[in-house]
Amino acid sequence: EFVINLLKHPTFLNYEYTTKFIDTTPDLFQFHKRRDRATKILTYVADITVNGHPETAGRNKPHAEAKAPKPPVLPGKGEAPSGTRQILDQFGPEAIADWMHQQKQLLITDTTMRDGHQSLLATRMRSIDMINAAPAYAQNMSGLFSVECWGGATFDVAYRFLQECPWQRLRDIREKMPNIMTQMLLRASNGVGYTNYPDNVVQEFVRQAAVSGVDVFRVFDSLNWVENMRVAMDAVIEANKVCEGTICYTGDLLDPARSKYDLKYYVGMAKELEAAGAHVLGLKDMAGLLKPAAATQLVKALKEEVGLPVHFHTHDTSGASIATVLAASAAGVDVVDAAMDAFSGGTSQPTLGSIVEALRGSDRDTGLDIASIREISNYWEQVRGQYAAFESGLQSPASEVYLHEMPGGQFTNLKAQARSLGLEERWHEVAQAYADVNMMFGDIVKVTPSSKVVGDMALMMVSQNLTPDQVMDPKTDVAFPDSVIDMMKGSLGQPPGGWPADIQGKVLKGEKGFTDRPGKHLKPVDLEDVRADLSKQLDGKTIDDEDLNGYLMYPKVFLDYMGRHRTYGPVRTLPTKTFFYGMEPGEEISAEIDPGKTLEVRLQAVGEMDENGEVKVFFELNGQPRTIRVPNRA
Ligand code: BTN
Ligand code: 3PY
Ligand code: ZN
Repeated sequence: EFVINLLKHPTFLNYEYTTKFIDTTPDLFQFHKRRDRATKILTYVADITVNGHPETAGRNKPHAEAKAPKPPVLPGKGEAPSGTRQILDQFGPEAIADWMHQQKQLLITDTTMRDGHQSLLATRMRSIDMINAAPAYAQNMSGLFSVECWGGATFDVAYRFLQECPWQRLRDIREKMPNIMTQMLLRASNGVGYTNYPDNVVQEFVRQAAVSGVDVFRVFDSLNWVENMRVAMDAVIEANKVCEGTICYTGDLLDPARSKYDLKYYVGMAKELEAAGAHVLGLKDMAGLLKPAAATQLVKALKEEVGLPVHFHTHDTSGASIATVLAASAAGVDVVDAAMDAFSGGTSQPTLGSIVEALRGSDRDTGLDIASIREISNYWEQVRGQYAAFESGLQSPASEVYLHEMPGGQFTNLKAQARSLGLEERWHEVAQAYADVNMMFGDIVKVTPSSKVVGDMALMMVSQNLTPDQVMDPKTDVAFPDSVIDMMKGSLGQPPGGWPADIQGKVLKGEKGFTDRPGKHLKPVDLEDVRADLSKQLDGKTIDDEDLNGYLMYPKVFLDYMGRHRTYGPVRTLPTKTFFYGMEPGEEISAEIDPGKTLEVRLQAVGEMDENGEVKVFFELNGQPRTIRVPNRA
């Protein structure tokens, strides 16, 4: 009962299990006075200093000696060398594809700012830490194919947990790194959410992302259903940006018993994506299941039978990913994803510097400068040190990934979910259940959001001690999680061959699902109506297109963010340590709230709690004394 309720709870459905502090603390929103931004930020710092940040409570702290990350030094002040971005801007996306075909070297995408921290730090990296690295990328890494820095889970986590605007992050990175293509991960009709959106919402989102600064769109569908990718792909093509139509890799190409996903299947899908207008073919191995020998076969077949450059993405959960990358490289893959060393390995991407070294002097030498890579990685190492609270504690690579097939981005999330249900000690049962559910569902692609559905079901089975036989037994009553019911209805689309009749029949209790595109059942949204309505909810605030798109993806998350923004102001400008831990007496920080407008903040002292349960916090702001009172909730 309890578990089902928990699994069905919207909080849980949105990965919001970490903290409920905000929603359960209405007094946080009882500020009516208009206050200037400096006061707002000081209020935030005072509050965190007194009460702590709900997300870091009880978690590991940064090492005592951990210093504020020092941005990498630049060789000179000159303009950054030109890179892929200039090719795209001057000649368009087809020219990017042509250019890729002409390159001999293995091209590299750096994923540190998106998948790297999504997979290692629960997506918690703040914009300021990325923006501080961007100039060094522009100056010293202009030979990269692209920098993946947007989309996937970063969009909602920015609003939800980091109290910052994802669009502003994108614009800032773009401005500081004008010569390398930015890249995002787009879940096709699921946008950057967990469910299908109306077609015009997806189109509007892509249009805005292109305007705000995305150059390469990696578009995938969580069931590999090309039919459900066209709306998003067409919107990217319409925006004249690079459309990377993407195949998700699952199963095991080398295992004859898993013949559902064989060479013919992947080549067939690749041809569909090519026909749909993709400029580049993405090969997304989100769980890190592609083995070296399979990579050799698959890349060779794709290169021979499809005319598109191939971009390979994998995860190092098994520890074997560099072998696969080298096999793919030898087979002629055009680009691979890697994370800067300090954000690589484990559930993240393979190690960028090591790939560069492995290929040095070979015919696929990347040409990237290893000293620059080390310098940037040293910066990332300091950044990572600030986020100790979000480390998963995963000790070592594990071949168990070939059993459960969990995506790198889901693994640590699901583990945390299991922990919150008291199932951490039974993790290996969860892994087995995840594999069982996959087979029960007909052996499907598992990637956001389908992976989440499989995870919900697996947790439910373990917590209720249900075996697959019991679940399938018509005589046993099973309360399926809502996400499972929804998926079996057809709301995420169709897997190859459709849903198995037995499980679908049981989940839907004989009701019928639908088999056409979910977007066909969703009425277009009247954008101007929504804008007007949102403006009304925010006391007449002018709603720009970025805010409108944030609201369309995540109405409640966006409104909660705006409510906190009104109280706390631009907290994105605070150093990460201050954001998560507040300040210590005598400490000084600065926050640039506008270009050229910097707050110099010194914490003088924290007072005793008064009879109203409030604490006075004494600051110096740009040399002037300021006192802020906050409730003591600690
Ligand atoms: C989050 O939702 O966890 C991120 C936003 C932080 C909002 C601030 S933290 C200080 C104050 N106390 C809270 O519990 N929330 C607000
Ligand atoms: C995401 O959709 O966020 C993913 O990382 C899928 O791999
Ligand atoms: Zn990934």
